[in-house]
Amino acid sequence: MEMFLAVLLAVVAADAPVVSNPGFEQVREQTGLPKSWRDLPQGWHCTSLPNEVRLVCYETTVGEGQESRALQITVAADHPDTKVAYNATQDVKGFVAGKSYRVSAKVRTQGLGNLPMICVQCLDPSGSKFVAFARSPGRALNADIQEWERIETTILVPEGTAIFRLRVGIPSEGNAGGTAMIDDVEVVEARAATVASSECDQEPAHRIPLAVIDVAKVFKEFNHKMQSVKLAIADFDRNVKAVRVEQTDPRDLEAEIKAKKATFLSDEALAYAETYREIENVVQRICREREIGVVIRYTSDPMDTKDRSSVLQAVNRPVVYSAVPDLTADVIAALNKSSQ
Ligand SMILES: [Ca+2]
Repeated sequence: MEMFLAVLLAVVAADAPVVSNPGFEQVREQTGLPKSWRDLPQGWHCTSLPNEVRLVCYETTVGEGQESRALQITVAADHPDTKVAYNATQDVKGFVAGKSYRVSAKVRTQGLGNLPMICVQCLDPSGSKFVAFARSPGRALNADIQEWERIETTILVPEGTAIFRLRVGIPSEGNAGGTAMIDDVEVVEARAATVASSECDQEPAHRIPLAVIDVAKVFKEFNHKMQSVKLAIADFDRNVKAVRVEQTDPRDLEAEIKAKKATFLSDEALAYAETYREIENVVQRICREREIGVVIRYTSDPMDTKDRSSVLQAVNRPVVYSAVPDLTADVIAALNKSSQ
């Protein structure tokens, strides 16, 4: 089964158009661009109004709590009513006319009124006539999208298509002062994906297709690694207080505190990563034993209507209702057992 899937996926990959720099990790050298446009992504062209470049800012940054760079598009707060589409654009090679492709990107938003969109324009050899167009569905936003959400659309590339132009970004309308964060742009052949899933259906299905887990709760309960970092910090704080009383020159002490803080931060990150890996291993084992197909992260924390961030988190929850097994308690128990 695994071998068959590998072969099939290889075929899909060979057939699929290749997006250059899909995760915005490579940045290009900038020359003559506005200062506010930092770290523009390689392989992408970013659109703006001629002589009005100050109305939009493009940059690729690693957001807080994120692991990789994402493209950020920020519309000026005083943007006029003029309708402009602010996009990162790329002509993608390797498509085959007559085939269908699903294009998608991950998005998060801050202060936007309208959902970012991804679209494909198929152009004839003259480069000026559209032969097909597809765009991901729009949606008005009344809260920020804090967890990555995938936007997508599917296009059938007509015969006579010479250019497959991908655009991902935001309209200016309703989005003044807001920022779209975009990452992991993907183009896959839609037919091949369907073949893969229908072939999979012939394999024995997972007995339990879906389960959930409250990852934050597992971290809270199973935190001995984090605790040891916290204890080390408390210990250091106590020592610093004692040293402060004795020491006459505070500069040496400040430098030592700074260096120690950096060490604690990286120790903390490592502790998080190691704990997460242990959680992953246990989840994997439980899923194999019980034949569970997919585990989705959810939160069991109740919404606190007096706390804005709690409400925002609650309304952005990907799981609204669940009657599938919750693995949280089992995973915590398994982790505690394995750590004894
Ligand atoms: Ca990325």
